[in-house]
Amino acid sequence: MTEPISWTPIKEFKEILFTQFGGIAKISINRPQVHNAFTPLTVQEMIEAMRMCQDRTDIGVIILTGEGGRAFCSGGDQSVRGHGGYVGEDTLPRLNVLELQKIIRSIPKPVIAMVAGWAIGGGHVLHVVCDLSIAADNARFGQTGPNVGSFDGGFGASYLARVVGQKKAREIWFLCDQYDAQEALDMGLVNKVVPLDKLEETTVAWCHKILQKSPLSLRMLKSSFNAELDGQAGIQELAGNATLLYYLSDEAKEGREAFMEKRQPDFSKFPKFP
Ligand code: S0N
Repeated sequence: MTEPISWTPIKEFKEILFTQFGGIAKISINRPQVHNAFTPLTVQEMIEAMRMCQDRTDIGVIILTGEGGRAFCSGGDQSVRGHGGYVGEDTLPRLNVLELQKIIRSIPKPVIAMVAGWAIGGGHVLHVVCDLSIAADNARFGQTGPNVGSFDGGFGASYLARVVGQKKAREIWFLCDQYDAQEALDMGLVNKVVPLDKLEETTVAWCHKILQKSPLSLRMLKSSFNAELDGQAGIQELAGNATLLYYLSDEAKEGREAFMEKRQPDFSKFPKFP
């Protein structure tokens, strides 16, 4: 028998819900009245939650979603879009969602977009940058930038093109059409489509499968997938993981111990692999 899904709060925020069920963390935008459009504060809170997930050794996988069942996220909140970015309480215009995108890509744990309803504009880009996307049958996808005086030429364009191909990505941005869940599945934009009432159950089941896998193996795979696309930043991420693994070895420990003991290191006992 499977354990009933029960989410425990990790930390209270104003514009997101941040909860946990075993090794699964769920970050959910809680602004359903505007189809989960994000403000600078929403994004700041998501960044903080992601950072907490990164540091928590009991969390192995993260679900990104939106409350209400009618929208994953409708992008930047146009009512707080000012001159040069989205404006929060500090009155500074920001595009801090770009920082969130980078964290989703680089956090060394799988991030799954759980998409019900609209995934539009900057909200669409958020699901694109997640490692996996599971869609409810009511999900609708699209970009709106050229309609509303905006564009995302970063991951929103280049990574989207890697996911669905150049022609399709240009169609998505140039026409600003909306695509249903089956069309999204057909173009490789999402991994699976399920009935809305099975969305969370299916996503949690995928999370449980992932949690049974080797965390270091998943970490290396995620950074390997990124490295091919992300240039020097991608190589840095992959190489950082190689360093982490090397630090775990007796060979690396000999270097540190010799320094601390003020002696010459003896690396002769370590094999020179073919
Ligand atoms: C999602 C849509 C298609 C749903 O239509 P529907 O079902 O008819 O609902 P509505 O009645 O339109 O919406 C219900 C209520 O929600 C409000 N609302 C919806 N989306 C937003 C939003 N994004 N901002 C503010 N409010 C929103 C509606 O106004 C309505 O409120 P009430 O009930 O009071 O009338 C439809 O809602 C839609 O098309 N929404 C807008 C989608 C959109 O254009 N999003 C912004 C796109 N741009 C970005 O996201 C940019 C992100 C970004 O930060 C960025 C990143 C990188 C580089 C550049 C940028 C950049 O901004 O420039």
